[in-house]
Amino acid sequence: MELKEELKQYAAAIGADSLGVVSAEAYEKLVPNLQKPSMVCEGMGSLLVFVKHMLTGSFATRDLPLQSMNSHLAIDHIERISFDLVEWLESRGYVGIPIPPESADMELQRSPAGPLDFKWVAEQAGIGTVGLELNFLTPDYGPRVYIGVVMTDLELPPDSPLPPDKHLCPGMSCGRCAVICPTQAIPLEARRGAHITEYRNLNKRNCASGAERIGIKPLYLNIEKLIKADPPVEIEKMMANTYWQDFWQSVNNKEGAFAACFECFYVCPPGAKDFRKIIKIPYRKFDIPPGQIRRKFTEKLVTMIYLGPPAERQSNYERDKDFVDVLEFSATRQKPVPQPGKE
Ligand code: B12
Ligand code: SF4
Ligand code: SF4
Repeated sequence: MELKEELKQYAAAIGADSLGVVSAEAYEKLVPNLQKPSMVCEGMGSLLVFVKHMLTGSFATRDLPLQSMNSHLAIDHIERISFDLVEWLESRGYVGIPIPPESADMELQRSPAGPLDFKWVAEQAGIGTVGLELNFLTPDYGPRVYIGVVMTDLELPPDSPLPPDKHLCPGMSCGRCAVICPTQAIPLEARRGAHITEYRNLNKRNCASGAERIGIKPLYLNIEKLIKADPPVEIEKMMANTYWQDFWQSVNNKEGAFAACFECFYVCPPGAKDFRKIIKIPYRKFDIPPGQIRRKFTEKLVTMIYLGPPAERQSNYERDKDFVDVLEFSATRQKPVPQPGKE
């Protein structure tokens, strides 16, 4: 059996849902910034990229901390599979370097960025395509997968990206992720007739405010807000806030760890092995109630308009909302009590 086929079979046996091969040299030339293979290690032959799906059942709960744990269970698999793949390579005389699946470097560019941007590696390997919301979509589980990458000196024949007509995301004719995104981070408008690859995008700052409630930046922001509050907040009220407990839970057992928004995951139709199960869940059926997306067409543009979910479906589990009560309470405490008969 060819080494590449043997590798793919091994990856499947140890739990990867799919694996593809990208030439390190060819990929290097496509990267427009510093997220290049040579920044991690020069002289590598191939990038092995694979995915692990999230457990479908966890999408049934409305409990976001539990769903976050689901992310970390998948990441644990990514790390374990990376280790096993490297041992497989080592036993055949090659070396492998697992790339950390979640770390972000502040020096590579102005915003946090991984050593490699995994979604583009995965797209090059043809195991799926990058969708409107810049998540990587797979035929079996849509975007509900985590990605792993191992670099190796082994040169394998590379796989090819899927052709444009096999793209998994139809863009504006679907647009479900864009209308439901609570922070309006996903494009709601595009040039008429444009291919999805021309306009897929993400406002990362907006997304981070929804997707990253617990993390180092939100922690700093919350502490700064509390320290600078004028008038000062009451210590007891500040300490009674569930944010601190949630932070501890996330560090201790990964429940509620930083991935905090899965709206674009629930509603994305690709996913032969999971989407039908997800929309059968009674609660999920009403994520986007029927008839709530309208499209406005001009000669040049198509724009999506969302008529909106019922108000009770808006998530509270977002950055910047944790200490609102305490800060508001502190401000009202200092307001003069209105006197009857006086303006
Ligand atoms: C930083 C980061 C974020 C940021 C930015 C997200 C983004 N889409 O880039 C924030 C905090 C917003 C975020 C949120 C989430 N994330 Co995140 N995140 C990462 C991380 C650690 C790095 C991504 C990165 O480097 N982006 C580069 C961005 C910051 O740079 P940019 O200027 O916008 O774009 C430049 C690059 O893309 C560059 N480029 C670099 N290489 C190449 C190569 C080619 C060929 C091309 C064309 C361009 C290119 O070109 C652009 C212009 O210069 C990755 C892990 C990884 N190493 O990939 C996980 C990752 C992207 N996150 C993941 C997940 C699951 C999430 C969340 C769902 C979590 C949540 N719910 O809380 C959300 C989903 C948001 C979304 N719609 O994408 C998964 C995605 C899985 C999937 N199915 O796609 C990843 C891959 C982690 C993993 N190991 O699986 N995340
Ligand atoms: S993770 Fe949430 S905030 Fe980020 S793009 Fe998806 S729906 Fe929007
Ligand atoms: S929800 Fe629709 S538009 Fe958004 S990524 Fe999925 S397929 Fe594309």
